[in-house]
Amino acid sequence: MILRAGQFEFVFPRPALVMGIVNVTPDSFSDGGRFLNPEAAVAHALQLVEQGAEIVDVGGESTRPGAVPVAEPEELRRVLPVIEQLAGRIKVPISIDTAKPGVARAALAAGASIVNDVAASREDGALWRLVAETRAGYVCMHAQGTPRTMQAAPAYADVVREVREFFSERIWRLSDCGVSRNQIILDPGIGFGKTVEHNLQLLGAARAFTGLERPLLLGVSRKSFIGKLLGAELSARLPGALACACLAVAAGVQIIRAHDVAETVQAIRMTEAILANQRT
Ligand code: 7PJ
Repeated sequence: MILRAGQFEFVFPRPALVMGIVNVTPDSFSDGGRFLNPEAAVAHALQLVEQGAEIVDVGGESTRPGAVPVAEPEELRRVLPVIEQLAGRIKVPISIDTAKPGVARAALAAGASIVNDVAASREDGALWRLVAETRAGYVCMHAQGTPRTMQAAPAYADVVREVREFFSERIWRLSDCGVSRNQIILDPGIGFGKTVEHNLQLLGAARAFTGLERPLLLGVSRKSFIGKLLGAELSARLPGALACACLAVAAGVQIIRAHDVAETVQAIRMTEAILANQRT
């Protein structure tokens, strides 16, 4: 299995990749406001790469539940300087975490190689054609509803089946727009229109998505379902997130999106070392 993202290529099986999170927002739930000036965000991204991040995910709009949408010019003003400065300085792909085609377009032009589409549930032929033309990588993330409303009343007959059907349908639609399978990463969108139980069902069924023969990405870092399940404050959810990451890697997930890159890399390398010695 191959992943192509602009000039980057990853061949699987290979050690899982950690995608380091760089939030350039005043209101992200865990680190809003810390990296709002471009220099601080760039320095943080360089540090994440140093710690072993093999993708850097830059976002300028918080998608936490209830977050108020950001206007496109403001989102661009936040992310573009960071991407421009990073592009020449790091050897790993930059992804743009956005729901706006216009932001994705400008970010790709500024040096990003992956569109992390946290709104892949909506119909967007224009964005998909852009991904086709630019040969960028594309994270197809499942979400039910929009950040503003998604946690109001998430409902599924069978969340695992519905997410898997969403993935296969999107792979077809993307290919109709000229996006090659090799560009696509699939992500069940933990916390995006899901209850704690839905998240656990998706985590427990990660293997169900490996049949689609595309790299799987999982974002659990600091998320509220860990707090709800275990009563852990925002700053104390790393152990819960690492448990999710290790089991996910054991189940065949290839990309883990994380704030705490050094710790996540260590947990994953340990897991892989054990898996390599597993007796059946
Ligand atoms: C995710 C994301 C995720 C992908 C966010 C947070 C909330 N992108 N962007 N997957 N979550 N692909 O940082 O926890 O789970 S924003």
